[in-house]
Amino acid sequence: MNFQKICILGLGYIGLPTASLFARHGLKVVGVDTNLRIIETLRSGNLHIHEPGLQAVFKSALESGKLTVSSQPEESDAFYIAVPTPFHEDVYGEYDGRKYKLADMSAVTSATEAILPYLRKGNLVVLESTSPPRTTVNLVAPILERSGLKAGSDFFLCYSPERVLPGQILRELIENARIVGGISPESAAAGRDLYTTFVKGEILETDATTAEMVKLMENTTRDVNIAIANEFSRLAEKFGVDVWEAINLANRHPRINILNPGPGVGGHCISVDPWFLVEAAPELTPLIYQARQVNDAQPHFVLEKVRQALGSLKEKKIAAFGLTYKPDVDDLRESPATEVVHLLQQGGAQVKVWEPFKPDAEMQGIDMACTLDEAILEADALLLLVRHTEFLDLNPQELTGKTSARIAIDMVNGWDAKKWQKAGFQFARLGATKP
Ligand code: SAJ
Repeated sequence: MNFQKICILGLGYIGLPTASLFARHGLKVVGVDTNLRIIETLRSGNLHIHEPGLQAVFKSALESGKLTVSSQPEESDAFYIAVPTPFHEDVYGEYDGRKYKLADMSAVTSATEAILPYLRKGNLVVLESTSPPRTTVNLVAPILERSGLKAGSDFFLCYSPERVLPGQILRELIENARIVGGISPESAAAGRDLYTTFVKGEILETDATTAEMVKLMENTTRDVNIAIANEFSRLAEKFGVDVWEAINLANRHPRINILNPGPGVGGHCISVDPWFLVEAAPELTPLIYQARQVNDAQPHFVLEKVRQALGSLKEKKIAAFGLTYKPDVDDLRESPATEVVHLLQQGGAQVKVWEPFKPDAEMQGIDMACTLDEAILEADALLLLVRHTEFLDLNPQELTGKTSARIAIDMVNGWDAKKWQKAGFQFARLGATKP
């Protein structure tokens, strides 16, 4: 199939880079978003998100005239949906005493309905938003078929999951293997034709529901693997073992690869997607449910570790290093570091946060420092919450003169205990009680 024009609904972390890449490869692209502020920002050539390399690719796509930004879809050869699928904040399901979160599919529904007036025979529609199994078949197809056209024969319909890592999105969009699940084999073939425009990785065709499962299985596997690492950190504390040393040694086994414990699992994917499987089949997912519970509880475990190191939290001044959901990104969504800070505050501590990726962020209820020096000046303890590269290089000797703190607490194995102790700090690390 030959594509001249594509409409991309949802200009976030996935939709915007994808739109820019299609445009750079010669397609006429209409980027659609319902948020007028985002449209204004993009039209002026600026970005509302931070992703390395994106500004340049987006700008050149915009300036070439190949990419336009609009609040409405237009008639196109293909439509591509990349809107958020969060979970409901205040509605839960329950099975056998297990309370689980429910996917909010309203953005997918609205985006699909927005396409409806423009859908024509021979078009391709691709859903890329992470979705519960059977969403393409049971939710998207019936909406589009209100047009009178039949999915799979009159128009093509695919589910194709994004699998890119924030911070590396542009490279991974091009290089990663791409799964294209069609509602019919012809749909998968059409999807392949579309992605061939810029994808250099392997393109693998399957059916739509398998592709949905693949995405959820990937992120759920990671969540469960991080949960076991977090549980190991708790066991290590109990038995006086250094979990980092133990993981290192275990990983010398040729078939073992234990991930890193830390303050918990954040972001908009790994802490969200496993719930889609739990919701779809709560009776079949006790392990997935439990992993979510372990990871969600990890900030509380971290809190106890800090309380232990400080004796008590009351009136203690803590300088927290990092607030984003993982290292070297500026994304604060579902960040466990943020939760740790809130818990510390509730425990009576005064926390000042230094987040170099968001130096001017205003976070409700969180005291953000403008500089590292300001954060540490009057602190009792320095607390490392995110393994940003620039935090690893901090020299404790140089910091001693700039802070009243004499305690350093490391939740992510980013600091060398010996160096800090040599500089006069009492040092504590998550999952490590070995002297
Ligand atoms: N984390 C740990 N320990 C680890 C690894 C990660 O605690 O050993 C934490 C991170 O600090 C973070 C969270 O887990 O809070 C998630 O980070 P991540 O790097 O594992 O994943 P994401 O959410 O940035 O991106 C994931 C990726 N999926 C997989 O690796 C299976 C990415 O490929 C997906 O495209 C993305 O989810 C998505 O959009 O679904």
